[in-house]
Amino acid sequence: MLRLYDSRLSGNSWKIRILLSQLRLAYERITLDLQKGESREPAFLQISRFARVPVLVLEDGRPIVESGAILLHLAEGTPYLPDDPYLRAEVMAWLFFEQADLQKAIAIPRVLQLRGLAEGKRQEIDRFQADGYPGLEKLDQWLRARTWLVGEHYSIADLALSAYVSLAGQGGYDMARFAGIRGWLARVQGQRGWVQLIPEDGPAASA
Ligand SMILES: N[C@@H](CCC(=O)N[C@@H](CS)C(=O)NCC(=O)O)C(=O)O
Repeated sequence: MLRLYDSRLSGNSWKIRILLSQLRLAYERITLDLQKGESREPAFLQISRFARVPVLVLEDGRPIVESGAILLHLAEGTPYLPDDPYLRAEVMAWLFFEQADLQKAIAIPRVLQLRGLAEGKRQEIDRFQADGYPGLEKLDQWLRARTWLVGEHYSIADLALSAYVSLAGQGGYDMARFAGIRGWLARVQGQRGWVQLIPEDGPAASA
């Protein structure tokens, strides 16, 4: 069976749980406690060379690190990744853009807020937001004229971008101005098999 190493609040791991659900793939879930340093334990480093979640371990025991790589692997041959080489390149362009321009800029202010560490870190948070807002503006512009990020269908580009973008409010971003993003997030979250980061009946979000 597939095995997913994740952590409870990790947006990168959430992306993988959404796709596994949409593909109806069974998997074993191992949730690490990052605050206890479990991502740096020797046994985990054997499968995660970057000391991070998510990691997907395939049925033959080989691990895949990096959320984008895991999504690409799982989506191969499914409707969530186009066959056309140009459209595949477009999907990858969005995956790279998310990692370079959005992911850290949203994740770090969010984690500081969720762990109650934002006090006294205003300048650091402002710097991350100054990096993140231009990316959000570009994404919003693109989406004002389109239903999906690539071509005419929902793909892993929409899935991957929507995860942290939907959490940006938790990082103190003012998302009210991004009407294109708001409509698109509702479409993404309405896709069959989409799952919440923390199930409604699960424990309340905390660091
Ligand atoms: N580029 C990586 C980023 C993964 C990442 O940043 N993971 C965080 C949680 S979201 C992590 O495991 N951090 C290790 C730690 O905090 O000890 C990906 O997309 O998978």
